[in-house]
Amino acid sequence: MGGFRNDTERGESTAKRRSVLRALGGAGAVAALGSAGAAAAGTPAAARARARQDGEIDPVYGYPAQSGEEEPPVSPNVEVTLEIRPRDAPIPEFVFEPTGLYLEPGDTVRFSYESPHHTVTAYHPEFGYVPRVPEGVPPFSAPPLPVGGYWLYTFEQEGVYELHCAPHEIFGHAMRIVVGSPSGPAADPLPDVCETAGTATTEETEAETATAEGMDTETTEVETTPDEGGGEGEEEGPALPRFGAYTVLRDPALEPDNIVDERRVRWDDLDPESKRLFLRVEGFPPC
Ligand SMILES: [Cu+2]
Repeated sequence: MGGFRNDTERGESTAKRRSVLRALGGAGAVAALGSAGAAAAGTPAAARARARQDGEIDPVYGYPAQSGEEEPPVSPNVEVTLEIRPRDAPIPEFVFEPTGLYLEPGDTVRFSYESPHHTVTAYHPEFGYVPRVPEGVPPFSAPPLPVGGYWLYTFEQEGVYELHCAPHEIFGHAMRIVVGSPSGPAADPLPDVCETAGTATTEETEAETATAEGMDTETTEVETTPDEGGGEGEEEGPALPRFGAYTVLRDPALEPDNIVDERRVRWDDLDPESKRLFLRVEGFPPC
């Protein structure tokens, strides 16, 4: 696509960025961090300023641009569009296009907001989810932006990333990115919640049987124990991707190895079953 930088340019810009970072070390870096004291830095405004000055895309805030007119501080390597597509249902389809994407480490993606109300948010424990990005990656997210705006993010670390749009997660607005070779927690498929539910029932039955056989009289308590990651409806504990996002990310077309082979997997390549709605609209309008 025109305007996207080539590998040589990228190498130069990365090298420049690294030397700037080294020069910034110590007191300079601390001053740039502001009061939050987080590993990565300050505020979205500070992140924007730094990107403008150094070509450094912030690992938490990325680079939000209110308008497509704004010149990017770093030329993106690839574009992902955030779209709304009508379908024969009261709720449209919410789409990252492509839905599966392969990147080289250090590639910068331009997420283009072609429709309103979206975010680009990592499935990260600090957002309350099971970890579905490589270890050590900060909890990053794009803000909602005006139609025509864009968000830049540089994927430095190798591994598998699962992302979603916070307002439309339950409607399936999710995608998977593989950077380099598939690794990290999201290299493994999401657990089969149906299977987990089945197992839980069996365990409960066994527990009840054991109690009935006179193990002791302390009854019930046992069956409320939440098991690792599988409890979708549990209030406490990290959540799995929800509803539509879960079925989209379980689609065979989005398996990490397939993304590596295909480089780009389109929304249309997914099974329609993965895009089904899990919503009943009731009580609206209230009249
Ligand atoms: Cu969305």
